Amino acid sequence: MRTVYSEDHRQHDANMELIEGKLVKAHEMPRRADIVLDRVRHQKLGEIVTPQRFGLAPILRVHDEGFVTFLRDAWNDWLKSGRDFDALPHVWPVPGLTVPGRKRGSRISKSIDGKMGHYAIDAGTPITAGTWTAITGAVDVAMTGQKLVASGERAVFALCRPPGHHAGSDFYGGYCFFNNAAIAAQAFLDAGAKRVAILDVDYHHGNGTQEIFYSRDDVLTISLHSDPDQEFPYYLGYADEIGQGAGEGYHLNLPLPWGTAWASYEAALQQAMARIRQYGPDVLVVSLGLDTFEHDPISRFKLTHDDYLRMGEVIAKADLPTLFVFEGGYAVEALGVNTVNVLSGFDQ
Ligand code: SP5
Ligand code: ZN
Repeated sequence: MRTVYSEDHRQHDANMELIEGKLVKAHEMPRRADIVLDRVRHQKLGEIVTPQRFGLAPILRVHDEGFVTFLRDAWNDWLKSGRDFDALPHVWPVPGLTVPGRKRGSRISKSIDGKMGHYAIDAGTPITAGTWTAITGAVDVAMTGQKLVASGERAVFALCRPPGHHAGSDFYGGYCFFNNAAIAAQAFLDAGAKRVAILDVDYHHGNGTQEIFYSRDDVLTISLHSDPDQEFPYYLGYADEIGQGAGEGYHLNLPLPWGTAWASYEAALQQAMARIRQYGPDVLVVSLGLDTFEHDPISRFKLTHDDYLRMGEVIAKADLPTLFVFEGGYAVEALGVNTVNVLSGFDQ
């Protein structure tokens, strides 16, 4: 399997994040991608491909233009406001801060703090000097992978950073800015696919991906994740979220409790694979988060190194052209082994 990789990710290198009310060293760091790339090389998974540039067009198929402009300008706006450290939001426009009956976004403050509160879902996702370079580079990686799969490769690994699955049409958060997997899925449709399935195995609910496609039946979204009654993003990922309108029945959530290990994880994964078979997509996009690992520092599932080999084997049984898009995973020293285990389990 080929891996698409760009050095641009390095430009997003945050110092701190706010997690559960505490400022700590950022978990989502450049070393995450380095260690995966090293393992791809060490295991001779396949060639490493440099991405093409795609510009903003594929991003604007999925994300709101005002949101894209905000992200482009945010760091400069932050600097102009007199601060030179990483930008985090700290105030949010809950419905009570809007005149009753006015829609979200009918008034967006011109101040960078007001804008961040409008577009951010959490205070854990710093915007830095190089964020724009990294997030547009991550989309180029996903899109290059998409093109390779669309032109006939069985499977490709898009080694994107920062991740994307928490980012929706007009919001960022959970370390995510542009939704790399959703952008690739839309690009498959634009290239002629009739149906695309997105399987999200990150420990956290793929709320952004779900939001983007929630009213549509041309993208089936499935997420296996930690129960939102216990875990971020808290407000979405419940089993009763199944889509709306044309999308009703095309969005599947499989929340699992803290402590979940392979036996019950596999049962949920098999349920997901059965739904994918029934849907009959032209292509599969896998949001590949490895934060289900037993030693992940911010997560509470119990998957082991070997379980990731089995995960790859199970996903391969769908027998579909497959694009793997890298998402979360914070047990950095184990991240290379776990990621490449999924990919080599798939390939064998
Ligand atoms: C892409 C991705 O994996 N994003 C994850 C974002 C998680 N953000 C905050 C999680 C807070 C949950 N509690 C952590 C417990 C640490 N003791
Ligand atoms: Zn995650």
